[in-house]
Amino acid sequence: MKKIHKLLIANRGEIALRIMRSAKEMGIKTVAVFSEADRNALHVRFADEAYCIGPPPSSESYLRKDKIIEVAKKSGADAIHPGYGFLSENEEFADLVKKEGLIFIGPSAKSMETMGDKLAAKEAVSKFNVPLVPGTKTAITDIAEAKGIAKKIGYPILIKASAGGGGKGMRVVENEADFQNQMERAISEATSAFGDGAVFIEKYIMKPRHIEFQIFGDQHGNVVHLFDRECSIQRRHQKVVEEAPSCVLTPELRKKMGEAAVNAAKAANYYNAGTIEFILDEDMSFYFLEMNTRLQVEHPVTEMITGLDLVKLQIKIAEGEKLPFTQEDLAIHGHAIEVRVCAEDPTNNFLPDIGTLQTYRVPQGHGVRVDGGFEEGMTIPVQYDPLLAKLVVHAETRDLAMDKMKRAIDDFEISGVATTLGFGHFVMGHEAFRSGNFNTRFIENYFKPEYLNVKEDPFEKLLAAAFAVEVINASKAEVSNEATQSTTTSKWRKNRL
Ligand code: MV4
Repeated sequence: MKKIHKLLIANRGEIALRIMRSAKEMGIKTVAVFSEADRNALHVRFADEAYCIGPPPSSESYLRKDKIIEVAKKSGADAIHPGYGFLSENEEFADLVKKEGLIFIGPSAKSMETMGDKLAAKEAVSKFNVPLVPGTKTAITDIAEAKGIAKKIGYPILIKASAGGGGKGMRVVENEADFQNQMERAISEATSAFGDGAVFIEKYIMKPRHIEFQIFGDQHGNVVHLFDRECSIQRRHQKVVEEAPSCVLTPELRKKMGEAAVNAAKAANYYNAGTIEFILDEDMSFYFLEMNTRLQVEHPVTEMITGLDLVKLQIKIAEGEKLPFTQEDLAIHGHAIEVRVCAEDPTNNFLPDIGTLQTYRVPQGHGVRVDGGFEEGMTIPVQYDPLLAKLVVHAETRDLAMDKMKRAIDDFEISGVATTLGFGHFVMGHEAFRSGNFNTRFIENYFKPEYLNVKEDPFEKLLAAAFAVEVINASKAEVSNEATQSTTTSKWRKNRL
């Protein structure tokens, strides 16, 4: 047991603030690091001490292992929390931190290494009774042999890069004629992108749901899961809406998947917070995809349904404490939903938008939580992730949580940049989401940019309103989302009138 007195947070934005809040409550002093672009950032102001570590590009600041460790030593910090992104899944950094006599708030470098390589991860978990997508467990080198395997599995198949992850380095092959060509491209892409050309094949699950389990392990070999999160609503492999628990899992399936998640963590001798990603097929078969060896963006929905503070738990486990509960002690309370508020324009293919927060007023009320990193008047730096804030709601049931989210989005006032708030509102009102009958193709199946598009010219606005009235009058049976959305979402446009 080694008590932490001073914690360096090797991150920025909402997650740096989130970590500092828990540290402060535990009586732990906080040290921020920042780039030249973040001089006036909230995480700098909120920390007990803050040090500039370099120019705006991440490669010259938030990714500089040497500078971060130098600040830790200079400030007398005894531990480093990496947050998510940046150095959070870098096993070299975890190793370096430990070698310098500091505590890394996360798993061992060895666990990260195993889970960071998709093939090593599959190999490890396969011995622990964790279901894998039909496919190969080792890298394919012989194309003829691979074709044979693909034929047995059945097309379409998916080629994945072992060093990839989060959707990078994936290729769908529709038929045998395309196999060789796609395989060669996948290997060459993986080699240039990751410096590792190892690829493997899997059966392509066409309409999967993304369901992940939060797991927690201590340094004494105990592992539990903190239930599931449904994260199927994504674009370009970036989640936008997450919820806990998933509305499709029966208690039996949840128990089975939870056990598989715990086993997967045990396969990597895992400690601290981690996430086991599964895909769930239409026939309710589930398969392990990968493990994320960090605290995730969407961890608050798990906090809301379990009542636990995952950052405090991470810190205690890093100090060497045992998990303070067993699996049987844990239960799901109510339902939580998160909408990521990103400085992105959903009407422009979710491309990042830049600008200054001319208006920024957060919603309040029972069961509403906003984890943010900005305030009114701040300009969003272009160098980093466009996440402005996370809007999280908690209610007794999923229906009530969706209604609360709609209200909270209505109360969130942002102008100066386009955000994903209007998209979140669209999702909360969509029949597929409300019924629970959706998968990772939600956006391509149901979303059209026009649904959020309102012309800012007042005359055109009047026309749109007149049109909407006409639509409502014309059809009592089917007031389409297009019509209702087009008159209600003008407030989420960049320059609101
Ligand atoms: C798959 C798949 C279908 N079949 N594997 C995407 C990110 C990475 N974690 C793995 N991913 C997928 N792997 C097989 N065999 C579909 C996806 C996938 C996906 C998974 C989860 C959430 C969103 C997704 C969007 C597109 C593809």
